[in-house]
Amino acid sequence: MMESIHDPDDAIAAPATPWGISALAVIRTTGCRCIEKVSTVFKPSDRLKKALGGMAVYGEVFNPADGSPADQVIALVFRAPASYTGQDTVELCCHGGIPSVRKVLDALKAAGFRDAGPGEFTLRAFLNGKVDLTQAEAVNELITAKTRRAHDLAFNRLSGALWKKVDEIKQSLVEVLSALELTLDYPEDEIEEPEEISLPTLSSARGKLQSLLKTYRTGRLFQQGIRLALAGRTNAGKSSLFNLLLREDRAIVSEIHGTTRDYLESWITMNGLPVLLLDTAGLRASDHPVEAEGIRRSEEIIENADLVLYLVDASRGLSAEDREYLEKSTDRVIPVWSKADIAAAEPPEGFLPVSTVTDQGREDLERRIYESVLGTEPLDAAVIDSERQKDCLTRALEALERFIGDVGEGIPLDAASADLKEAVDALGEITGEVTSSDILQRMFSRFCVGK
Ligand SMILES: Nc1nc2c(ncn2[C@@H]2O[C@H](COP(=O)(O)OP(=O)(O)O)[C@@H](O)[C@H]2O)c(=O)[nH]1
Ligand SMILES: [Mg+2]
Repeated sequence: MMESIHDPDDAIAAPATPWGISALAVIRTTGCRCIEKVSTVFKPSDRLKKALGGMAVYGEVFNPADGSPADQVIALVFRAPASYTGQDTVELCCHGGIPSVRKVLDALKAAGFRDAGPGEFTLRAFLNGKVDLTQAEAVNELITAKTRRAHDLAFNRLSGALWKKVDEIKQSLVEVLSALELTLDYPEDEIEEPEEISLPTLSSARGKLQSLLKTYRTGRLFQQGIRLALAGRTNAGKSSLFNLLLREDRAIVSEIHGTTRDYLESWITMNGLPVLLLDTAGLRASDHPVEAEGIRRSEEIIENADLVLYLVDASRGLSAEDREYLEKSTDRVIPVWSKADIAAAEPPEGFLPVSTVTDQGREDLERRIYESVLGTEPLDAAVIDSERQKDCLTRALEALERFIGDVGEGIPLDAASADLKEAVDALGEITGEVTSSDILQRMFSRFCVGK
């Protein structure tokens, strides 16, 4: 259990920067009487105790057991509610390096702080109404974003883009629900038929939910990236293309067949999409045990890739194996006419001519990769990318569809209204108005300590 996390007043402390050698490290503290507690291990104590919110105080943290100095620090003071967590907070900027951080943390423990759990600072921000759940999730996505584009999307969520969209849909359903409840309470009153007042609103809400749900795939792709494997026979030019896309010479390029016996992988960015590029051993029957193992692994990688570039050496043309592979292949495969600069023939239909020598076709290839994953439509500003958000939206949509169906079939409204209520609650769960402790537990346990 996260008992500790459920005590939202405890004074907690944790490093907010990674353990290691750095110029500075930040140790975050927050909680009940936080500023006073830090002052007991800080010199000059009074200056810190009296500091206004937003002030920086230079001083020394010491160990209260023997008075020995822990480190020189700058203490940034935030007073409730104007802080990240909504509680009194002190951020201690000490020297980087593990001993400094350890000594300051030891001093803080002696002053009554306990170690913060994963995501506990952000959990408090949520509990104190500083952020909703979509924004809390965005904090984590922001710091784990692999590309600038993924960062932009997370930043939009942090700024409340998703929260606003969901809330707007929810409000429209709440209006229908309250009109409905009124009808149920006072059936004889002069109230318009609920069907008349509600159906356009309901179908518009349904449309908005559907399009928001569609953004899940995009959000996921930008957050997690895709696996792109280079496949083809030995000597097709895979390692050369790997280096070209990577823009550095990492893979060994050689005219000797079977040079790449294991596989290489590296993250690259294509229009902001994180792509894990995988260079594999060439596909050919081999008696050499190491190469055979390499080929077996290649097949596994190709099988598990989201997208495959299948290279055919244009100076040699299509072989029987190439044809066999391409016949079986799906829309997961982009056929590449490699070594286009020394091509013996025009590219067959669907093949993209590329040369790693002249750079011909590189941009087209990158565009084709991006579009085959994300299509050509411009991206929405508000995308969802957490499974939790997707589940809530799905539940809301299903309940709303049941309700619309019931209304159409003339099912008594008091029975049907439970579905509408469920849709409203599921939307409330996205932003965190309705939450259970196990949802919070699951969500915040994925955060790093200090966030
Ligand atoms: N002319 C030409 N040669 C290429 C091109 N790409 C690769 N090669 C050559 O083809 C040979 C095999 O390349 P490599 O990348 O090792 O192929 P792999 O076995 O599929 O990884 C090397 O001698 C490369 O220099 C290209 O676009 N044009
Ligand atoms: Mg190779």
